[in-house]
Amino acid sequence: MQKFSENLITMSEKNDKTAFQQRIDNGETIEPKDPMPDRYRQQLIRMMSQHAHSEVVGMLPEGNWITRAPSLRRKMILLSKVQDEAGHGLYLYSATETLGASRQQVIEELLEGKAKYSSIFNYPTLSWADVAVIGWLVDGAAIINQTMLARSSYGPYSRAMIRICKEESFHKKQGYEMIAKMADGTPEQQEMVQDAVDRWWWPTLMMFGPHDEDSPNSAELIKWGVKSKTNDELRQSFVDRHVQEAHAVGIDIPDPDLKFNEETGHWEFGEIDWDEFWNVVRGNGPMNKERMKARREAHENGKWVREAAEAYARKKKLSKEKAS
Ligand code: FAQ
Repeated sequence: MQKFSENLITMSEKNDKTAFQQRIDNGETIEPKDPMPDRYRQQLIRMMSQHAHSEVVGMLPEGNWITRAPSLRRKMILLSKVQDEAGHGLYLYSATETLGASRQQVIEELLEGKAKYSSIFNYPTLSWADVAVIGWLVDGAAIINQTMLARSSYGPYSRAMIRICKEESFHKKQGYEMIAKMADGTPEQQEMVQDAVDRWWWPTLMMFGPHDEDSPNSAELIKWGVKSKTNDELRQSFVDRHVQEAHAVGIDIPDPDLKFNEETGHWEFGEIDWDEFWNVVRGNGPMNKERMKARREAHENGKWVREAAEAYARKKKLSKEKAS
């Protein structure tokens, strides 16, 4: 990591920055050793490390249900989904390292409570239907956001997103299949799935971040081709797609203001409770403290694995040096 960081080139001259912007405007992909403005690097480290943390913390709400899955088939699917999320996290930590940030440093920032992760993972999973809703709505939201990021200007991030989106797409399908089954099931199952949708709908809309006028990072990220759509544009795409999917299986959306606008072709929806959003982002959501406690314990319990891996790497290096 150290050696790699030394090779990174940061731009300072105005001319260089104009040339960089030209590359972005031409649709070129920026690679790790290409010169880049420090602010571009820092924005990507911020966003990609938050994304990695979200994938890792995101294992917790569903992981809670692995031992209680109602059938072997459901258990296998859930186990594999949760493992996929771990893989996404590791993949994204590696992509972040290409920008010169060490994995240890970004993980420490999370464990010290300095780094953000997605607000959505600070809500509890109260019933099995929550697992279905996470697959359908949360992965559904992630796909909409990440399909855009697959076209991001930073090569390692956009390539990571292509693979991740393929897996998220399977996650969404298994979630929607469960939703459809429960919505077509017994009155108790119907009630359970509707209750889960009622609790997760609004927090899922918050995943896309604040309104565009309150989003300090969007303009810069769009200028640099990291994002190509705004938070509100993505949120609207999510609503348009998921309202139709809900209606197709007889699920109600818990929004009295929801109505289809024939002229625009979009579903109009009510106002998000932004006080709730910022409260959760600031660490005061229903599950923030439990999530961070679980992450700290997992990190502590994994210490021996990291030490063993380091000892093995040292041994390999030594035997290579002896052989040469
Ligand atoms: N939660 O100026 P903006 C998944 C913060 S992965 C917490 O609009 P930006 C997979 C934001 O960081 C889900 N904080 O920021 C899965 C900023 O604070 P900062 C995660 C939030 O970057 C599924 C401040 O508010 N996906 O679900 C949130 O332009 C199922 C101002 O906001 C990603 O991370 C929020 N919801 O847009 C796993 C995708 N929203 O850093 C398990 C990559 C905003 O300046 C199970 N990230 N904030 O202190 C992004 O696309 C963007 O970073 C946004 C925010 C859209 C999250």
